[in-house]
Amino acid sequence: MPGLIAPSNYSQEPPRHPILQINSREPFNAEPPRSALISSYVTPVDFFYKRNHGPIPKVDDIENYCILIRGLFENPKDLFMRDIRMLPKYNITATLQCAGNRRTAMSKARMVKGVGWDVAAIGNAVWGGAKLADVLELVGIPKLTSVTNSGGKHVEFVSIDRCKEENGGPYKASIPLSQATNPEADVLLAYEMNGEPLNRDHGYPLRVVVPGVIGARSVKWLDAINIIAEECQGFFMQKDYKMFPPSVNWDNINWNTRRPLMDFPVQCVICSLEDVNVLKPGKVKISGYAASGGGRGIERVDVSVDGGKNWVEAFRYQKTGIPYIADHPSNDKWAWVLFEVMVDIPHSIQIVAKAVDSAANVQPENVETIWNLRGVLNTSWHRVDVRVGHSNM
Ligand SMILES: Nc1nc2c(c(=O)[nH]1)N[C@H]1C(S)=C(S)[C@@H](COP(=O)(O)O)O[C@H]1N2
Ligand SMILES: [Mo]
Repeated sequence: MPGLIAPSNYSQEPPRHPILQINSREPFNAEPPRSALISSYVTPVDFFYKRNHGPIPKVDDIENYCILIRGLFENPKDLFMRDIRMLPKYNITATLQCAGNRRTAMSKARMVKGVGWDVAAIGNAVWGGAKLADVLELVGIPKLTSVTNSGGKHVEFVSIDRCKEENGGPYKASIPLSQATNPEADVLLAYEMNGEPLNRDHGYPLRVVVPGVIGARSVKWLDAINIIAEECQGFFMQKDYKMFPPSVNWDNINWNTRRPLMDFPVQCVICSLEDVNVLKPGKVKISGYAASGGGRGIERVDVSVDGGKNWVEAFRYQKTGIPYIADHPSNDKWAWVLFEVMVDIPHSIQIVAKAVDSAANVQPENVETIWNLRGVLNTSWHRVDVRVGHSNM
C-alpha cells in the first residue's frame, strides 16, 4: 500500500462540519439535517453524508501512491496518480445513496440491525476523474469486455481501511467486468468531488464511483484492483448489503441464497418537513428529492395531503426553474431530481410523497411489505405528519 496508511484507531480523524447529525462516532457515520439537502442540487461536500467502517486512511506520500492492478489478464501494472490524471477527465454528476438510507423508519415497523439513518444518507455530487473503462484499457483490457482470455469476469476494488467486519482487513467490493469496461456506465476512478480534490472522508486520494448503484460498491481510498473470476468474496458483498424477504430472521438466514445488491430502486423523500410538524393552516411548499438507480430517470413525483387518497403531481427540476423531462439527453441521468409543489393544508393530515421512474417502477406503499432484517432499501412512500395549530402554539 504505497503512499497510503491506515490508522488502527480514531485519533487521526479529519475535522467535520458541526451541522452533521452523528449516528455513530467510531466509525464515523453522519448525515446532514434533511432540509440541507434541498438547498442545492449539488450537495456541498461538508453536508454530504459520511459512511465509514473503520478509521479514515491518510496519505503520507502522494508521489509514491499507486494502485496495483492484478489478476486474470496479461499485464499486471501499478498506476500512479499521474497515470490516472493523464487519461481524459470526466465530470459526472451522480447521486450516491447508502442502502441503509431510511433505516430508522424501517426499524419502527420491526427491529432491524444496522446504523440508524434518517432520510439523508444520500447526496448528489459532481465527481471528477478517469473512467474505469479507460484505466482498464490502459492495462490492456479492451472496452466492452465481459470476460478476459484468462476467465476474468469481475472487477474487485480493495481499500486499505481496517474494518472489524473484515477482522481488521480492508473494505472491498466488486462489479461485473462488463459494467467496468462499458464507457457508458460512467464508472469513475474519481479524484475530485465538486471541483475540489476529494477530502479524506470521501476517499482521498482516489475512490471508485459506480453511478446508479448502492453506495457500498463505490470503494473509497482505492489500493488495488483485481480482475477475478467470481464476484468479490468480502464481507460487504457476501454477508451484508443483501435483501431478504420479511420471513427471514437471524436464526434461519442463509446468505448464499441472495445476490449482492447493486442498482438502487426508485426512492423519494420530502425534505422540507420533519416527521412531525406543527404548521399554521394555509399554503405550504413541499419539496424533496427523488432518485432511481441504473440510470433510470424520474418520470413523476406524486404528493398527497390526505394520506394517499388523492394526489397532485410535483414540479421536477435538476437545474433551478427548468422543468425536468425523464430521458431527456440533457439530464444528469445518474443524478437525483428535486421536486416541489404548493399544497393547501386545512387541518391536521398526513403528507405523502412517491415517485415513479422511467421504467414505471413505483415505490411500495408500506414499509412492512419490504421489511428485511438488515434494514436495507427502505423505499416505501415517504410520510410526514402535520398538525395544524395556531401561531401561539
Ligand atoms: N474503503 C471504504 N469504502 C467505502 C466504505 C467504507 O467503509 N470503506 N463505505 C461504503 C458505503 S456503505 C457507502 S454508502 C459509501 C459512502 O460514501 P461517502 O462516505 O463518500 O458518502 O462509501 C462506500 N465505500
Ligand atoms: Mo452504505
